[in-house]
Amino acid sequence: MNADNMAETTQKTALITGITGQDGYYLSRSLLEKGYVVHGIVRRSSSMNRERTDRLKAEFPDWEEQLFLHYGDVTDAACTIERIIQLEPDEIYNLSAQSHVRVSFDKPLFTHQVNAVGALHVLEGARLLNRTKPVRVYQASTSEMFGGIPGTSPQSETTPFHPRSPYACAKVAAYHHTVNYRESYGLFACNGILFNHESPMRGENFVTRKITRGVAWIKHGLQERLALGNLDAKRDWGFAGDYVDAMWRMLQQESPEDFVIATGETHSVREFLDCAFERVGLDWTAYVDIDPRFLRPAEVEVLCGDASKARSQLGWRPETSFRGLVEMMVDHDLELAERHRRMSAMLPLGVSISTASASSSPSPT
Ligand code: NAP
Ligand code: G4F
Repeated sequence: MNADNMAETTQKTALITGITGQDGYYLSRSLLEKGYVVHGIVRRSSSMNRERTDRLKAEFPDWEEQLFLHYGDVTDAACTIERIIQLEPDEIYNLSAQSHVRVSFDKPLFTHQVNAVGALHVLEGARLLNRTKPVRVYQASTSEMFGGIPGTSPQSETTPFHPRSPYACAKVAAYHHTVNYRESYGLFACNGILFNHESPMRGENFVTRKITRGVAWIKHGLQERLALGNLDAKRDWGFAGDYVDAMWRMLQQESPEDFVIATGETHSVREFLDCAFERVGLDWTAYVDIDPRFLRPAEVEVLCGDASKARSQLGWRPETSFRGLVEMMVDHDLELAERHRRMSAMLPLGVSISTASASSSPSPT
């Protein structure tokens, strides 16, 4: 067997649900760089939301040999299980979710269907495939499961769960299903309990991106004010690009286990504002309004993770500092705002480019 054939037979295949999301982008990029064949599940929608997968294609000119997108939806049991059996992936990363905590209060049943029942469909598909071909599963669990109860910080793998939203309740169910499939069927299934991770690819209605986009739009005169909710909430914010590496490392272990992934530092929304506005030399107190519509029925006050197990067993550690993350996001949004301003200036009077953003969400997010 020559080296080319050898590479072919050892090339791994991964299936990613949620490939169009923030983590889907960074994880795909990392797996493609490692030589994986990557299959991604995408949902059909009336308007295309492929910004991140299009970016991937641009970054990997030979993507057609390695990256394959398939229509699907994790709430569709037959389709999800059939895809898994048909594609026979070595690794499955279940990243799909209705991932917005505030929105989960508006859509509790839908959130449960996607985040809990959808995860169960993925596990069932993996269990069936595993009868004939070994498969490993990563479940995207979350620090929201801890609920940030006072006195429980820093949270580790042994901290009790106290979910405080429909989103977190559904994720707790998926977490337990994952453990149960491991214990009942010997499935190689891991929960990555990831604390908040952000990037320039973050959705625009999460607080970090809402702020960095607001900073850039204000700096370029495209927006006047920024409306936010609770500025006292504290989060352990890391960089998504660092965190997807931990997902992969979990599936390369000898035996499946659950891991907390975090930086071990916590900062308030207020501190994030300080840092982001400082980057452009502005004082946020002159631009930010507090709008009670952005408050949640129950809040998670403080999250701060203890990732010492991941550090010692996976050899994983975060590479990006809090300030480095904020500046990376502000700089990216400044570039977008500059491009937007230039393009707007070229349009005829009265015509404007759509500025769909968090501020145009149907409900306060
Ligand atoms: P995200 O940007 O909101 O991406 C979510 C992905 O799930 C999108 O690709 C979305 O597709 C897809 N999806 C939603 N409903 C689906 C369905 N019914 N069937 C198939 N796909 C569906 O989220 P993220 O920040 O990348 O997070 C990835 C995962 O990690 C999520 O499960 C999230 O709950 C979890 N997590 C995130 C963090 C964080 O701080 N980012 C922390 C802990 C855990 P569309 O593009 O079509 O909507
Ligand atoms: O950015 P957020 O919406 O993220 P949240 O709720 O912490 O959830 C994110 O991280 C979880 C991991 O812990 C993931 F599982 C989940 O999928 C998601 O990725 O809000 C962060 C904090 C909250 O305390 C919120 O009340 O910021 C506060 N906040 C203040 N003003 C705001 C706003 N959040 C949003 N989205 N919009 C605001 O205007």
